[in-house]
Amino acid sequence: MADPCDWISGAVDPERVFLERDDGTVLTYCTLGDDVAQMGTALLRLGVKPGDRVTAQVEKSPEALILYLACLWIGAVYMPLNTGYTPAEINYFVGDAEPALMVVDPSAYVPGGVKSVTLGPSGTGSLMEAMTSDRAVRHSASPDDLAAMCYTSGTTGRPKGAMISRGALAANAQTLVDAWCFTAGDVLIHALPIYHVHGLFVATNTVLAAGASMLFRAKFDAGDLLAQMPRATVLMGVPTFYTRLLAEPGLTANACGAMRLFISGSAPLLAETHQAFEARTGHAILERYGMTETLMNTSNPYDGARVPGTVGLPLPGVSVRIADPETRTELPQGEIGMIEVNGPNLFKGYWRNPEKTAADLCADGFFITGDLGRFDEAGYVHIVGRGKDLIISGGLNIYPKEVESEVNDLPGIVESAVIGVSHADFGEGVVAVVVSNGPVDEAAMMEALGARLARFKLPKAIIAVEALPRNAMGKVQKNLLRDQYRDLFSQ
Ligand code: MLC
Ligand code: AMP
Repeated sequence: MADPCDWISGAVDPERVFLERDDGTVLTYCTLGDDVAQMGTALLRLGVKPGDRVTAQVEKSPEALILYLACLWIGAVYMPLNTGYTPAEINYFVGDAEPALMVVDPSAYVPGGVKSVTLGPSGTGSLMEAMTSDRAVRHSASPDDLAAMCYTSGTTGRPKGAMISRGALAANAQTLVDAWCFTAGDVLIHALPIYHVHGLFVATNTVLAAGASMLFRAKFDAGDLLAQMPRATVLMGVPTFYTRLLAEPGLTANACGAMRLFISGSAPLLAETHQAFEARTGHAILERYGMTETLMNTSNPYDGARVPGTVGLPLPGVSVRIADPETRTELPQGEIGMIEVNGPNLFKGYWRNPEKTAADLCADGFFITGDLGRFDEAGYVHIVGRGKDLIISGGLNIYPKEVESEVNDLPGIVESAVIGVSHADFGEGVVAVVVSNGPVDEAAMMEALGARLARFKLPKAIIAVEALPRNAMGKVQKNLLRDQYRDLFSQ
């Protein structure tokens, strides 16, 4: 069975460009192979052993990808963190994961007692200085060994480390190469962050597995993407990429003339966005569905109808079933239920959390996604809602409970309900509905929350009310709040 390291030391043309940086300089597959093996030596000298977690909270850079691959090269477990996380959030992740090493931006916070090295955005820092010409020997790994640990909140509770195997990464990347017809001639515009599965595993691994190239952009910018399109063939993005591209007058069929494929995922792509994009460019966006724990599950077809508002068909090798959320009995076609998935793409469980692992990763092999959906007559999956209390904003997940608990700790706040409200740019925007025992100072609240929570989790609006609506059981009726404030961001 293939291993992700085969992509580095495999049979690709070594002079082929792996990526081109913003400044036009390139990294070839040959240099990538050298850099990965040399950084592997640096990690070993820093005391990292096979199976150890290496936490990275670094800006997007080619060197950050080399770090990811160097961890795989020596058998360590790569653990990326969103660069926006605050020290309070970092303390939790690092306390839970107990990494052997943290790799951080030179200005970043490091919890006490944790060994760390630096990696700056332009490939500087003490990690790079620890590299010599010595190449580490490739670790002899099995497909079951862990490759990465990515924190996600799952269906409930505090973030948990999803343990992702080397075999799952290799299998899913090969599936996507085949499903999306990637070849070594492809050039992907990479404008996603690389601390989540979309930018790291779906985008980067698919390129690596195909021996293809990418235009590695430090940050998403719609105008920049348009400028890159004549040199590219594929774009992967979250729906916000597409709504922002549509706001560019320069987005025309001509501008997309060299492109063969536009892919969207991580959050629902509105059917109207799909239709507007096709009308403007002639390209039907290919929507797919996945998650941290499962990597990619379903995809609209490359050849065949890409149906707006659906996430397509189960990918080859992946089983998808719709089950009664209470009994787990499989439901007849057309009925709405819990989406469950099984296949070589699944994670191995939540780090040091056997109870939650047993609850979500069932003995029959299926994983309970927390997403509600149905199959249509053609076998396409429609996601109709979430069985988990989750807001997805610009492709990033926000757990209302986490924000509520920070809001409730603020002086004068009696209670709060955090909801997602339709937002033209981010899909959903975070709104905090609060009950307080005095005047609400929004600016002071935002400042206090900003010290605790990453900025993307902060409410885009705070609304003070006398009382929260509750049902007979005393449970807050968030559906009523969502209805009441549904037009908040469109007024
Ligand atoms: C930025 N902001 C956000 C936000 N991104 N707020 C809510 N949600 C977001 N996603 C904040 C900023 O901090 C700033 O606030 C303000 O919004 C405006 O920022 P911006 O400059 O417009 O944002 P930008 O840097 O352009 O980022 C927007 C984005 C980015 C959409 C390009 O969020 C992004 O790259 N999203 C992709 C995330 C992703 O990779 N998801 C995949 C997860 S894996 P302030 O207050 O600081 O000024 C997964 C599985 C799967 O889900 O299936 O793929
Ligand atoms: P994450 O925990 O960040 O991996 O996010 C995974 C979640 O994103 C899934 O459980 C879905 O709720 C959501 N998601 C991913 N892709 C799509 C999509 N194409 N349409 C709707 N929701 C999606």
